Amino acid sequence: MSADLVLWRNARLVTLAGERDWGLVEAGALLTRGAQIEWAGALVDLHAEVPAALRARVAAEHDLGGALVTPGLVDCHTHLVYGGQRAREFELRLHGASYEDIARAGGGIRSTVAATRAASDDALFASAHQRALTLMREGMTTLEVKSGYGLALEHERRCLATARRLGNELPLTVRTTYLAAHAVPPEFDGRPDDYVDALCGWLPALNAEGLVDAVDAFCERIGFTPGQTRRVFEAARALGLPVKLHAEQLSDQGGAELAAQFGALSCDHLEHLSPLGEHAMRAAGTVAVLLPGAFYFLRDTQLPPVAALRQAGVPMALATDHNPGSSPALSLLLMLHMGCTLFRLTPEEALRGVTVNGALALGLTDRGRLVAGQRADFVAWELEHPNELAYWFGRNPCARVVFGGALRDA
Ligand code: DI6
Ligand code: FE
Repeated sequence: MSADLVLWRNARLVTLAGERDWGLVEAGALLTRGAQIEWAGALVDLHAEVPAALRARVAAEHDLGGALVTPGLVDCHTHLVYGGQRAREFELRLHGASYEDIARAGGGIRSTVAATRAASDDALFASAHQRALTLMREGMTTLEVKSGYGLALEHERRCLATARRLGNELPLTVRTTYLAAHAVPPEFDGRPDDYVDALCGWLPALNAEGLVDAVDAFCERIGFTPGQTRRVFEAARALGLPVKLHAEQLSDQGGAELAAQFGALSCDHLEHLSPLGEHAMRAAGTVAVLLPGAFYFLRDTQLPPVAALRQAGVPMALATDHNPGSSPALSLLLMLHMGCTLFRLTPEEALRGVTVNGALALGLTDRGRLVAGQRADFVAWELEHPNELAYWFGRNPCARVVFGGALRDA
């Protein structure tokens, strides 16, 4: 029998095994086979719980030095691939302009579209690669990347292919989301319905090229109407692709109800979510993705209805929403902190938000907990207690990251 198992011992496991509590296991260990967790538990139970034949296959052992070990972090909502940056717009907002004013004046998303189209493939990749590395240094192992700054077939393809390339060249999992319904590009000025027809028409080809894992839209006064969003979702459904939605960020458009009708994986932002939307999400099993970075950066004052979501049992995830306009955030740990300080999540909810629930928002059930059968993605932290993950800000206590059963550098 081949020696193909690895034992990771001297770990204080934060398993998140149940529906509540941290699932702490002191003096814990993980047994991994390839990219998968074979067994997780207290080292003293290894003999009793793992058959001798399996134990004999341990080829290597690592001492994790008594570190706190959590599942690898999932950033389930980012717009990581784009050209340029928008610090000037930040400055204009500090001089009194609003985010919506700037968008209406042709700045905002459109200015990033111009910079993205102008960037070479290599430049687009290099900037996204740098940003991904920054997120990885804090223990991120799964990353969602949306398109939406190309807004033409060729450029949406380039953005999605760049995201795929990140997943191929870096030790992390990348999930791609088609967000051509992010803004109306200049070629379709004043003709949003024609643009929706066009972007629905591009989807089959991009999907056939293996570039699309999910479909998203920006349903908003400055984005697309519920009727237009529905057409995007119908195009996704025709191809069997799951949907997500930027819903009720700046106003209540009834987007969450619409998304729930399509069995959406997640509705994201939700500051203006109504009780109707919340009930629809609950019934559909849709994850609420909360984005404190955008709330903070846009100095929003309308809080997402966290207490109601908690009460209803809607799973809550947290993500960076990394993008150049409303959330130039490159720290998922800072989002845990802000999820607690701004949105009043508990530290445990915040950690679940970037592990098991973040994974769920991507339709992934194979990661997010440290239990047998899950992917061997985990992080060793120089911390005493998991509540510290949300407590510190501006500190990176990440000591080691294991991705798919292998130690990685970042
Ligand atoms: N909502 C957002 O917060 C980002 N996109 C979206 O649909 C903002 C994108 C940008 O300003 O570039
Ligand atoms: Fe977003």
